[in-house]
Amino acid sequence: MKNTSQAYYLIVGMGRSGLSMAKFLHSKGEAVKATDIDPSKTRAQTELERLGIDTQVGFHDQAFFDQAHTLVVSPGIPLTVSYIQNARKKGARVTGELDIFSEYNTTPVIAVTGTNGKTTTTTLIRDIMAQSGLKVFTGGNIGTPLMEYLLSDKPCDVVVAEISSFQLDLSRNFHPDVAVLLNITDDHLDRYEDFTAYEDSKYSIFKNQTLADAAVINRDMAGYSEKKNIIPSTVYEFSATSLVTSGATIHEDAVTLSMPRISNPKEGRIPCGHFTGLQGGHNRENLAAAALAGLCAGASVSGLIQALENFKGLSHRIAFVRELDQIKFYNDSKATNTDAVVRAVQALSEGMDGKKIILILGGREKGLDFAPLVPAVRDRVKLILAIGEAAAHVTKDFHSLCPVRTPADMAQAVRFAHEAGEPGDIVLLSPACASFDMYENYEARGRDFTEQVNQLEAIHA
Ligand code: UMA
Repeated sequence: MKNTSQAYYLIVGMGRSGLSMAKFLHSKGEAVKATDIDPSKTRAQTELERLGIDTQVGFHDQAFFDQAHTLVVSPGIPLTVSYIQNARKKGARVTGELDIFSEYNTTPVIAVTGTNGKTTTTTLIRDIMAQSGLKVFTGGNIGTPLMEYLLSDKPCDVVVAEISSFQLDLSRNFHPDVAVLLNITDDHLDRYEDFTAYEDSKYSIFKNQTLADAAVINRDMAGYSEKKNIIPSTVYEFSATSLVTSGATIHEDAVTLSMPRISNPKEGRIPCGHFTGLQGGHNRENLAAAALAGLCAGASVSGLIQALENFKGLSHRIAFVRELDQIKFYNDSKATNTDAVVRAVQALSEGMDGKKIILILGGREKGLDFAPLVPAVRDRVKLILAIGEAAAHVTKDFHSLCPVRTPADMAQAVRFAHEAGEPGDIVLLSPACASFDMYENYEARGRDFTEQVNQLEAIHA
């Protein structure tokens, strides 16, 4: 029999992270309830009800919020939601996964944030630690909720966590041993008041660190020189534009590490040209950050090199799909902001002359200005296929730079691209937008693109 008068943790959002959180707190003997506004969350509801956890699905009820002592809010839910605001005014604590995780976790944590490159860098650090003989749990924004580590009975030597700004916004106590900030460019401006608010959120990853901890940070970020002084930990910088004395200097085809763990300069120089999974300037930065973070957390130089040699790259991130009629097709569905698209166009145009990219752009907008794409489109893109809710905006912003067509769906976009392509061209799905207008997530969008590309038949037999 449930005690309805007892104050409880209310899990707000019953997606992946909410579900794990409810199960974890319940396993600790806490009183837990859960709610999700989406009526289709019936599987999660059944799973939690089976444990005796009371749920409300398909609607929110203010009383359910008001009787909770703590709201554990999923990262995808804006904190401006009135139910949350009202309960907070009545004294409820509003928190998220990072703080509850920090309360219970005793394993060292390497945390990675930034607008772009988080997943690649997190995965690379995981590989570096594993190749150094350490047991690793990888989770967070990358997909597996961090609470899954605490729910499992498999202790690890290190947790490697991909962290989003949404998660940081809900955290007071998160204190990673090594924190990485890769870059900050426009993103999620539908959730933040302005760019400064988004930037502050990203820098908050360092706020609980001390000198005994390490901060790995991109020195080339705009505004960094003013922010540098607020970082309380030992800083290791990386830069592609200047010489770094404590951290990593990125040259064209090599990354040079200088830090106490590196005993001689020869050992610190890593030639990168042959790392097939890490092509493009953006990946040199990811590599530099991952190497510094791994070494700060106890990885070996041989483990580092082994991991770099074996790294295959990620699906949905500038992933080669197929070559047909001498046209190469790439899936970059994970590029959900303009900076990611610029990086993809730059990486694929290395050694290319002229305009050879056919770009599939669009989806659900996130309050972003497309202007940062203008130079890349002007110099490299011969045709844009504008999809989804953003199609009209994309057409308006780019029709003076190159032809723009508006296919009805992904199948038609891929067909138009193939028909317009000439030998040596590249077809790139790199949408600069979220996928939720047409798909469940970016992975589903990338899978649809890949399927449509694989169904194409050669025009020139
Ligand atoms: N909801 C309500 N009330 C509302 C609004 C929403 O109940 O008023 C519900 C929704 O119906 C939904 C849930 O709240 O069921 C929101 O869940 P969520 O989107 O937070 O989903 P999770 O499945 O818990 O996924 C989250 C992260 N999602 C977001 O940050 C948006 C996942 O990151 C992460 O992998 C997962 O936790 C595990 O830690 C995804 C993401 O898109 C990949 N991240 C953003 C990004 O990378 O740009 C930040």
